[in-house]
Amino acid sequence: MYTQSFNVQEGAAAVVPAPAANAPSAAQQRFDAKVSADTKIEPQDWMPEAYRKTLIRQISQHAHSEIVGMLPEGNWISRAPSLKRKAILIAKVQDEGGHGLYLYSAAETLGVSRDQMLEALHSGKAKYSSIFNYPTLNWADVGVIGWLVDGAAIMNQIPLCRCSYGPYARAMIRVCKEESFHQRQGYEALLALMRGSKEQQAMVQDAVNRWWWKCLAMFGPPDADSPHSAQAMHWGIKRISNDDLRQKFIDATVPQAQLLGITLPDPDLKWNEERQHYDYGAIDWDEFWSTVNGNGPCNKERLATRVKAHDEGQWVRDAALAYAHKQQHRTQKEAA
Ligand code: BYC
Repeated sequence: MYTQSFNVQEGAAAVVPAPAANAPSAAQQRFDAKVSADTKIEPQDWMPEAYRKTLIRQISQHAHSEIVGMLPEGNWISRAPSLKRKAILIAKVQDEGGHGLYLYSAAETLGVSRDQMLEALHSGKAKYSSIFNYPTLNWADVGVIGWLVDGAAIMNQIPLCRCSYGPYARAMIRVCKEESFHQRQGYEALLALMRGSKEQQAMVQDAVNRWWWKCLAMFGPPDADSPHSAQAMHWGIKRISNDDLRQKFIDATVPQAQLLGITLPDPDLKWNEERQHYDYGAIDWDEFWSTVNGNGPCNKERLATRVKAHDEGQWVRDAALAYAHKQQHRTQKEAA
């Protein structure tokens, strides 16, 4: 027995005991232990393929939402009612572009390229948030996007700062700080309108009526119909379920609506003493899925604008690349 080890030919494969059927590998066990201990998974760590794919899907969708999200508001930069509002809006839209860039960079650490992600967006294969497929009809819509859309985004994104994947969690810390400013500027713009004329107050109410239900749908389908939630929560990617986040958002928003002096367009919205939460009416999930699947009012326009901006920016990418080559060439020449 003992001498057998000396008989193994040089270069022959070592005899590794076969793992019991379905037993997790050592790498899988290390991964599971890290997730249970709430230690971050980093790009160089081994991770299950399904975890990597889930993160690429979620982070790239999130990045796409940020850059498509620039469009409905960017549309209002030239029409903002004062220099102050214009400056704030330019800064906000620029922040969204920055968020897209951090998030694409975080996704790249998982082995997918920026070109692959953009190709998926531009060809309609990848999703982005349903909320950006609705039109911004007047200035009050811009305030409501800040208050409600960014408000919903923060509610969803604060728990992502504790996501198990390090680069995503770290990107989200900065994103959430900036989103918090976005939400406040939207609320402040609406307060200004509500202190104005009857027409301005009516504009705010109309915008809230159009956006409220769409914002509730942003959190994704009900938990029972969410195919990814259970696994994403098990991996520590998602920390709070779609329905629980939606409820937290409603509970936080009702007092803000009261202070603003507007009515949220839901006759079933009532405080439930027993649950210690607001009850709310039924969300139109057919309308949500139709929008997610490409048939919302602005899907085609948003994608066409995005593709055009990308194509028209080709010369900037070419110039940046040519400059980088020139710098590299110069450094090599100096070193020689
Ligand atoms: N819109 O099993 P589920 C922002 C899809 S940026 C479109 O619950 P998951 C902002 C979902 O992708 C806002 N699709 O999935 C930017 C999945 O489809 P696939 C974006 C949606 O991933 C600029 C299917 O439905 N925020 O706020 O566990 C200016 C089943 O859903 C939506 C993020 O992306 C939707 N609303 O949960 C202002 C945050 N909801 O992939 C503001 C990060 C669901 O199987 N993402 N779907 O084809 C997340 O937290 C999660 O991905 C979601 C969905 C909560 C969105």
